[in-house]
Amino acid sequence: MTVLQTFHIPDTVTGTAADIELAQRMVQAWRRDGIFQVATDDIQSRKTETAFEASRRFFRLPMQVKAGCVSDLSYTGYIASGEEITAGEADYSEIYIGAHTDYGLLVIAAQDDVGGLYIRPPVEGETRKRNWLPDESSAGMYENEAPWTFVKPVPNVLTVFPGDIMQFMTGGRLLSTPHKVRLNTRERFALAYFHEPNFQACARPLFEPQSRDTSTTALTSRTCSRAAIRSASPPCASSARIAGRCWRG
Ligand SMILES: O=C(O)CCC(=O)C(=O)O
Ligand SMILES: [Fe+2]
Repeated sequence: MTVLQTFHIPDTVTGTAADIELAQRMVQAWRRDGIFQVATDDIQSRKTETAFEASRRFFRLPMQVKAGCVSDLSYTGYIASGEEITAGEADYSEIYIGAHTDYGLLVIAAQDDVGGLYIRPPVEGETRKRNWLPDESSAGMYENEAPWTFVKPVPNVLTVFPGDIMQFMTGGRLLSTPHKVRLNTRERFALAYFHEPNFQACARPLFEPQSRDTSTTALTSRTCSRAAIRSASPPCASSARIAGRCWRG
């Protein structure tokens, strides 16, 4: 079983040599494992537990109450089982979640002790879809082909992996991590924070597209127009959505 690397994040990051070295080790961990863990201190762990308790309380509410919890402004809110389209098909999030990548920059998540999350690490020579292109969906990608890493539930950590915007901006040097959730016999709760740029932000590749991903420059306008579609939302420092999920086995 893959033992994921765990990082301890300093209180402040100012670009010191130690900060840069930490960042390089994180990049290496993503390039090898597709995911890493960040240790949380006592206060942070208590906050995570409080969020899980709030999530459990929320999911126990009647369907009509939950259905009212949506925001037209941020495109966030409750999605009843079977209503969300993830990976090109209805996402029965209370049953299982098929292989997919997330479209933002970073995914920071916590899961309870039930487990069920699998991620696909980078595989030498393997072609990965660019999910932002209309004809390259990562839906169901390598769903039933090894390798998939079981993300063992570990107390007092958050898991972190790149999303599609990171793959786009790094020209594929950091891949958006495919992940899926398998059915379990117990109810499972997970909290996911999707860190995404401002809806008005225009994501551009960090590197010249000479070699690895020659289509990145051309994709910039596509990415911008996708952002423009959402420009009804007000500017904010960082748009983010938080999802709480559970399924009943
Ligand atoms: O339940 C999980 O751990 C992952 C959820 C997920 O992949 C998503 O909401 O996009
Ligand atoms: Fe996801």
